[in-house]
Amino acid sequence: MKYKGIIFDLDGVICSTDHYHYLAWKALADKLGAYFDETINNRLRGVSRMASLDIVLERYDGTLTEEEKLAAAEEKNATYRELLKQMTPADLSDEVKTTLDALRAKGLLLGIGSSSKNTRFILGRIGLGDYFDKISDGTNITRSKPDPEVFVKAAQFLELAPEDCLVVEDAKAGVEAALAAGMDAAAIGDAVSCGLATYNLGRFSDLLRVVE
Ligand code: B16
Ligand code: MG
Repeated sequence: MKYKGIIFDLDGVICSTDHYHYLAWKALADKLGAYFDETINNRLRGVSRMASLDIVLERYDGTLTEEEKLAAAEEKNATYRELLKQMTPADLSDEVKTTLDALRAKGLLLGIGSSSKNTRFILGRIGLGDYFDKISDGTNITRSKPDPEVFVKAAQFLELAPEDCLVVEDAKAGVEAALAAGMDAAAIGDAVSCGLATYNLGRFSDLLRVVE
């Protein structure tokens, strides 16, 4: 086996919360009178909450103090978490679950490396609350992707050397973070077009081929 562990990005890889992020940022932007659309929302993929707010505020005419920014991010997150309650185990695809089970059956350790501070809440909603061996997320990092911190921590939690880990990512910043951590990266979805990843996946189950 080429790897001992696989570290998965959450949003855009294991499940999709894009639309809920969109609705929550849109509600905040509407309240501020700032223009916001799906194209801007796509730029928020893999980006931390405060960095996302800065992107949303590019179309805001006024200025917010640091305190007001924190309150705005908090408000968006409250809306987002309320929306996340709509998620159920039906939001986890059969392909993802079957592939994860097959990877585990091969003896691979499975971890999460996500920028989100809502990782554990989301995993619980989709029925994977106790599934992963270790979770590194927005609650244990100080620097966001493309900084490698989230993946370096994930490998430490799994007690694996970086070269024994493969990262699966849907964002260019995430692929860059994985490579900077000294790990191989498998790109899926949007991240394929950046051309930086070790492998490009057409679909999630292609992972089974890559780890052989
Ligand atoms: P939160 P990932 C990322 O998750 C999302 O892609 C990104 O859109 C979001 O802003 C970020 O988490 C922070 O999320 O506000 O829940 O802490 O792709 O790294 O799993
Ligand atoms: Mg992602």
